[in-house]
Amino acid sequence: MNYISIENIDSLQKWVKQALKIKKNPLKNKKLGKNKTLGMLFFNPSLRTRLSTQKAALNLGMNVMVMNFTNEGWTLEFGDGAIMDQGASEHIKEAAAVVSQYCDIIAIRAFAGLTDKEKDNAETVLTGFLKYATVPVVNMESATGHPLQSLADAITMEEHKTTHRPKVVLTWAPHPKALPQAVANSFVQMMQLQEADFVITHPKGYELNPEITKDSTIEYDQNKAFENADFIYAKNWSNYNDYGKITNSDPNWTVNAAKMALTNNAKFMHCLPVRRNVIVSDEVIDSENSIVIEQANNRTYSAQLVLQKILENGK
Ligand code: AN0
Ligand code: CP
Repeated sequence: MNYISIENIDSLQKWVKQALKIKKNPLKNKKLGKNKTLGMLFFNPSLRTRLSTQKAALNLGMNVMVMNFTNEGWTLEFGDGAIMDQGASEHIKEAAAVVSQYCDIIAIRAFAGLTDKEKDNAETVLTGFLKYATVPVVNMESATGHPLQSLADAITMEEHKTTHRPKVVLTWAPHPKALPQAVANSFVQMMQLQEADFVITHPKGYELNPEITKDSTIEYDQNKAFENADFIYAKNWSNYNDYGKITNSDPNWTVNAAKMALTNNAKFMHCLPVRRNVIVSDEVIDSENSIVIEQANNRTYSAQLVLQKILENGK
């Protein structure tokens, strides 16, 4: 079993219930991962994913090895039949097969490069590992998705919802650096599996991949979208059509107290890391309605559920 995207979840409701059970007694399966090794490979920085996934593995009694490819690994080649006379020192064929000799599960973080849309959509790094690794693979944020984050978000919403069918708003917010669409994509896919009134709001032109948003509601008026919302999930992403570009940095899209006042006393959510007073004002993220730290806490249980399922199911 691999955990590559939200599409790998057979029943979100079941998974959320199971994760909440793990949260109540996280050391119950301390023996399950004995003498098993998780290898975590990072092609980009991380705080939460790195520590929460490691914590999850330790809760299951696993050993963990972490490797940062940015500074410490060989530059990898992914092209089939490539003549390797340029910068890359090692082909994914050997690299993935070799890591599989030392690890029982491989987890990978490899962000979108945001320059080549086709290459990002092809998930070159993740797909390369999937093809040439001989052990299960877990996505710790790839070019197009961050399914461990969205599973943690689903757990957090389950803990905080007060109605069966909450109104959930995914709002774009400005950011000075071009960011991937991955978090938003997986959040949308996860919401499509939920009983909810789900609305995406962003400036015109910032549409996500329509193959992901499908028939989800898009409302270009952020204030209108916020009306009566129970959850506000803020996230920046760079333009998908004008690929990887920042075509809007309007500070009017920052989530502030005046906007939150339009909601039904909504909880504020963000995957973190967040730029204060750019994505969200201090008053909102520091308010009682902010559940961003609980989201980060639930990253442990989302990762632990996935690792547990892989350990139980094998390949
Ligand atoms: C990354 C992103 O937007 O995909 C990671 C979020 C979990 N964020 C930044 O690079 C700031
Ligand atoms: N939310 C999240 O994935 O955070 P990191 O990038 O710090 O891992």
